[in-house]
Amino acid sequence: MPSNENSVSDRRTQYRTCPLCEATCGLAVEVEGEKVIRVRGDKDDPFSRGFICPKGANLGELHHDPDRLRTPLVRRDGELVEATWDEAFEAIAAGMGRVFETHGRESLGLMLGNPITHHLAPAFYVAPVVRACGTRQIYSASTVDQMPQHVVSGLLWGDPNAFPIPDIDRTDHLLMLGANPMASNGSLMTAPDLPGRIKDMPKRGARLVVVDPRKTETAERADEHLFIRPGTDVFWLAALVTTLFEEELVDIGRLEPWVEGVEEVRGLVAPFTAENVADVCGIDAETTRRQARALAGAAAAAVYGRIGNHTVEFGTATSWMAAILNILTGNFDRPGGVMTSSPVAGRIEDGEPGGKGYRTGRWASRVKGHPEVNGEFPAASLADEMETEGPGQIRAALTIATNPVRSYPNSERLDRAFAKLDFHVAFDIYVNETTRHADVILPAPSALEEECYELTFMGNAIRSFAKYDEPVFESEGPTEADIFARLILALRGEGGTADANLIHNEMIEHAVGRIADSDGIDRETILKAIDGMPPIKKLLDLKLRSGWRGDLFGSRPGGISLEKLAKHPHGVDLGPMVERYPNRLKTESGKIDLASPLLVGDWERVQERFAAPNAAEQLLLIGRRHVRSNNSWMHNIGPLISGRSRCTLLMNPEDAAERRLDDGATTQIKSRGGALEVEVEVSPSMMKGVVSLPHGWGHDAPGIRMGVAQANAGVPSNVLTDDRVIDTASGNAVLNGIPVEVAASA
Ligand SMILES: Nc1nc2c(c(=O)[nH]1)N[C@H]1C(S)=C(S)[C@@H](COP(=O)(O)OP(=O)(O)OC[C@H]3O[C@@H](n4cnc5c(=O)[nH]c(N)nc54)[C@H](O)[C@@H]3O)O[C@H]1N2
Ligand SMILES: Nc1nc2c(c(=O)[nH]1)N[C@H]1C(S)=C(S)[C@@H](COP(=O)(O)OP(=O)(O)OC[C@H]3O[C@@H](n4cnc5c(=O)[nH]c(N)nc54)[C@H](O)[C@@H]3O)O[C@H]1N2
Ligand code: SF4
Ligand SMILES: [Mo]
Repeated sequence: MPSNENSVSDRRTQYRTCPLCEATCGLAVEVEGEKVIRVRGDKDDPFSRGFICPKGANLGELHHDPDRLRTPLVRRDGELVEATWDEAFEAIAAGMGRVFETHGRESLGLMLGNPITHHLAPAFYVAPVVRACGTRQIYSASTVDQMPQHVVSGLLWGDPNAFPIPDIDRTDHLLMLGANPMASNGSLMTAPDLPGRIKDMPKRGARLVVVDPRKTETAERADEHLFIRPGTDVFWLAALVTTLFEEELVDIGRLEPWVEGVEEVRGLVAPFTAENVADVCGIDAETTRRQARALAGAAAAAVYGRIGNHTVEFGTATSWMAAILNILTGNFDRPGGVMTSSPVAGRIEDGEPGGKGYRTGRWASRVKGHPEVNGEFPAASLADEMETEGPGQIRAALTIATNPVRSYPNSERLDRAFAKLDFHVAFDIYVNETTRHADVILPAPSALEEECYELTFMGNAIRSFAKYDEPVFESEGPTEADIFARLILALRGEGGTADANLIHNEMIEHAVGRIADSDGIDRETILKAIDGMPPIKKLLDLKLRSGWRGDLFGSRPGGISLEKLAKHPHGVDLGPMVERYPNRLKTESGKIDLASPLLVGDWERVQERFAAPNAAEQLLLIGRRHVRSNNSWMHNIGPLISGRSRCTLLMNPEDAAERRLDDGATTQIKSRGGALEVEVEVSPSMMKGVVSLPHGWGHDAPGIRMGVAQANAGVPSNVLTDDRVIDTASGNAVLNGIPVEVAASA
């Protein structure tokens, strides 16, 4: 058993990265035998500096949760019962085989969830799962989350995965919209200890402005907080752009020769003046102009929008406006502005700007004709594809680490659709609202039984940081890589008992071949360098050693390898984000295309809504996060869930008084999609006319096996969200700014 610090007893401390959110905090896990005794922040981790939140501190509770699945479950006579791994994979091979034979592979829907981004094995094995499914019915958390940013990054600078990350440690001015890192610990900005980093801002004279319909925990710490009507950020950001033009504050700086479309943008946003948007957004013109000047005047400034900017009716247009602001103020790819990450396991281009460009809509969805985006269809269209009869109707599902019945809009409809499937395989850790419908559940190993390297989130990190952790415990069952490999074989029709090594070897061969081709290193040298490692370590080492800081299998002495990294259990910090543009541009033109036709076309929707906005009296629903909760699934951990219910409807005191609702009263909330009974929490933190309910609750459905969560069920907010409205350019769901009615007290 690997360990970093041993003592006389079998007590040991092992260093681990927390797999629960994007912050990637270093943890010190104290273990005695097979038991986690305590989890602390690792103060020697140079990136997270000892920071930990209550979720990370309860990783041991999660590991030891008796409801966490350890054995596969297979449905027999209507009941999910324990089975061996062989039986489970044979059931999958047979069940999927039957569906493919009768209805074709297009009748399989694949749904990928948030936790896969936090694990190492899926980073490698999800792509071959997708290929093995052979279906275009692919859905993921991206279209209930950040898809608008992929589209904007793809169209403007040619790489959908090059997110503009606010350089929070070096910025002089951060304009933050629709994000609450004091609760979420940051998103599309991997920066552990955001509370500490935010606290450090005033020490160097940096300002934080938060724009949010709720005075959040982050807004409390800001220099300035502006309430905004939900869903109207696009108008307000357009007004900031207009103000830059009107007051001659545009200064693109270094990248000016590579920026196209400025005049077209000027024309499009011209009607959105600070004065014209004031009533709709709820922000007066003078404040708006002052914010535009502050952005332009700061030595380095960043505009950063997240969930409250992405999961709205105009998510793409909103992200577009934020990108335009960063570019027009010279803050794109500038230290202290927004930059793109340079992960240690990635590459850095040294050629001329330009590439293949980015396209969406290479194919369209069956029922509503939605364009594919990043190879996916909108989560909000999943129920249509499951319920609408005809060739290509989804009749089987593979859900991997996802709970669509709680996470996707119009969740009651999805719940009914999942109940009617012919066959459903889930790869999960609980029997929950979604997996209770499954025919086979494969239990994922505990995170503490797996190797860890944050491949996904290092791609969004504010520093080039590398850290590898060995498993804390030996796995009780097969490794996650083996489970994926056997799943791939079963999906390909190679049966339930085929050897996982077939897939591992295929993947390693493929990776070795690519490196040999691109770097001119002979295959034998590469294979020898990784000899003797388990497959997952081979795949990771190949990435590390062929990355921009790698040792290139010996030809770049001093470079990184997995072996070297393993000697640094607290991780290795290789510095802040670096300038990557214009070389990193992958658009066809080799330029930043500010006025991409798709975005210009989508702007018509924005203009139409501006002409007919929601009435001021219309109550709008938004969501929120809490530091002790994690999307739809950490509610079975007793110490996290204790105390007053956090699944309450926050309401401004005036709105509550108008409805004669007292704090703690139960009321009915109703939308076009559905209705719920919910407890009111009167709070001056809410903007008038806006109510807030967290998502991911509602754990009292029959058949769930999560005792603690069932006793603290809460209500499922996605009963209220509407799958008929989407951000059309990205296919993203609309989860914020939902028109609702809240009943008055009887
Ligand atoms: N109304 C509203 N809805 C929202 C949001 C919102 O703000 N408001 N936020 C959206 C966002 S940003 C996201 S990312 C989605 C998330 O939605 P999902 O992708 O559904 O992710 P989670 O809700 O985190 O559910 C995770 C699932 O994975 C399982 N799981 C946990 N750990 C593991 C593991 O290690 N391995 C495996 N195989 N399974 C595991 C859990 O039991 C659970 O079933 O929700 C979205 N839905
Ligand atoms: N503790 C905890 N941490 C998490 C998660 C969790 O569930 N719990 N989930 C993780 C995931 S999957 C993600 S994607 C990230 C998300 O990370 P964040 O984006 O920081 O998510 P939230 O905390 O939901 O913050 C969204 C904010 O948007 C505001 N808002 C809503 N509508 C609007 C609007 O129209 N305009 C503006 N300006 N603001 C609006 C809300 O009031 C809320 O404060 O968090 C991650 N971290
Ligand atoms: S903030 Fe909390 S949940 Fe997120 S990585 Fe750090 S300890 Fe884990
Ligand atoms: Mo998310």
